[in-house]
Amino acid sequence: MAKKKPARAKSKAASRKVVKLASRKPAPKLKAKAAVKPKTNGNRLPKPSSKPFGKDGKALDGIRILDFTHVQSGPTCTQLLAWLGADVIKIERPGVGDITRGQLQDVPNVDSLYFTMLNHNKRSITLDSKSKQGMKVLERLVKNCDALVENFAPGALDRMGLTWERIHAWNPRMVVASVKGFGPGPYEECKVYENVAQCAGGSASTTGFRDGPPLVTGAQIGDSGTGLHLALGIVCALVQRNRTGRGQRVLTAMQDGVLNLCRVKLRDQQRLAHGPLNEYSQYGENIPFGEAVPRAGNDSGGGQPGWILKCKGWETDPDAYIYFITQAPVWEKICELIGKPEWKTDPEYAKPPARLPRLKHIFNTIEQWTTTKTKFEVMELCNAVDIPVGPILSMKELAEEPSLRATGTIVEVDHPTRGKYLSVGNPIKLSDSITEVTRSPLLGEHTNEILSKVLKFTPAEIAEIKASGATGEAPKAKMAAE
Ligand code: CAO
Repeated sequence: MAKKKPARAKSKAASRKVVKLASRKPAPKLKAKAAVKPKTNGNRLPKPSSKPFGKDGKALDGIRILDFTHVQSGPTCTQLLAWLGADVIKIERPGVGDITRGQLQDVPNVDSLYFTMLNHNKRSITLDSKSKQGMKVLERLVKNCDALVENFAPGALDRMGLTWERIHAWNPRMVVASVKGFGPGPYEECKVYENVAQCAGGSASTTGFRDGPPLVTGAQIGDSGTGLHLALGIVCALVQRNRTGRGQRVLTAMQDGVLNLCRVKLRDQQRLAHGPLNEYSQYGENIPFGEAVPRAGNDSGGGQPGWILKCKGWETDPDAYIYFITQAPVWEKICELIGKPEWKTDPEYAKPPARLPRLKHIFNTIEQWTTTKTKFEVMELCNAVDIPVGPILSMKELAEEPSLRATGTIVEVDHPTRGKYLSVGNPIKLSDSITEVTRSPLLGEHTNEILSKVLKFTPAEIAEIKASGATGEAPKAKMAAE
């Protein structure tokens, strides 16, 4: 801080000097072209397209991804890149493929929804990366792709022989992006799944009720959340490559990704040093705080108290609830709506600090009103007067919600062996890069196409690769000869 002050003072003085000089003699006439052209990226851009929005390709057109991902975290990332227009080539182990193809199968011998919903818009090539011919194909893939994305266990890529040094030597422009469970440190060698990350990243310790055990959440913040982080890292590395001409490594650790999403809880950890967290209902209940941020049940994580309240039908419908926020600016409207106009002026209720110790009583009173209405009626009545509330929507309700279908957030996809199924589409909407969700590939469906059309292997070379077994089961006689 101390260093910055003189710098500011200097720049003020400098600008004063400019004004003074300018007032003495007229500014020299500037050469039009040089003077009006600041050095920004904008000047290197082509002329704005004259095509209608949405008709000039996709955001990541021309980017090719070597997709070495499996399970959920990595595939989430590469699926997003594919939706944004990248050509994503998924490398899968011959005969096996991504393990999720066979996990949680609802229809026997058909790619699971777990797989299909995470691998849209990709092409699949089967390749044994540990064979000589497989490595030959991989080398050519590295030379023909812009980014390699992987989420193997720590060290697996190196054990295959695909070290950063080797990849960088083959293709110095390649971005190498990885998801790992932990960043460098005591746990970096550990394998990690979703819930491990939720626990290690601070989510589980801050989720659930104070008097209950830690809880994991339904949102896959460890896997899908980290995949999102990685996608942003890759796109940024590609943008930097436009300037530097070289690729770089991108690492997102699942622990880091979860912690990033738990940022407000680290905020609260530090606030604890200065006194109790008075927006937590435990404060109103006179329960002392410990050394670490407690689980806050359904308390709102922000400055406006909130809670989940029962609605009409809660006795039989497990989702007949609403999230109700007692936002300070609309407090008077809340009082009117729930039939407590006297709270508007009562000193025990009128101002937010006075309400904090009695939040439980306040929410119980609001709940007496919400239980007389369905969650959708509460939603309508509250939103009409600007009170923020949110119905607890079940997966069934979301799947059937017409507005989500209309925006492509829920899409129906047709699959050759499974038939029609629902998926979550691209949640990132770009006005000039429209997403069309296409089905996930069958195992090895594009092997021939990629070998010949993308990698330009000759028919003789393809025959040799196939005979070696590198892309799948090879004829027995030839296998023996290898
Ligand atoms: N050809 C030949 N071998 C291949 C191959 C191919 N096409 N694709 C993968 N393999 C090999 C790998 O080289 C590795 O072999 P080695 O162990 O001999 O080096 C092996 O398959 C298994 O890879 P893995 O260790 O990554 O897989 P796993 O099932 O044992 O572990 C997981 C899975 C997810 C725990 C681990 O990959 C991991 O920790 N990844 C990083 C964190 C992550 O992304 N977790 C989220 C997963 S989603 O919940």
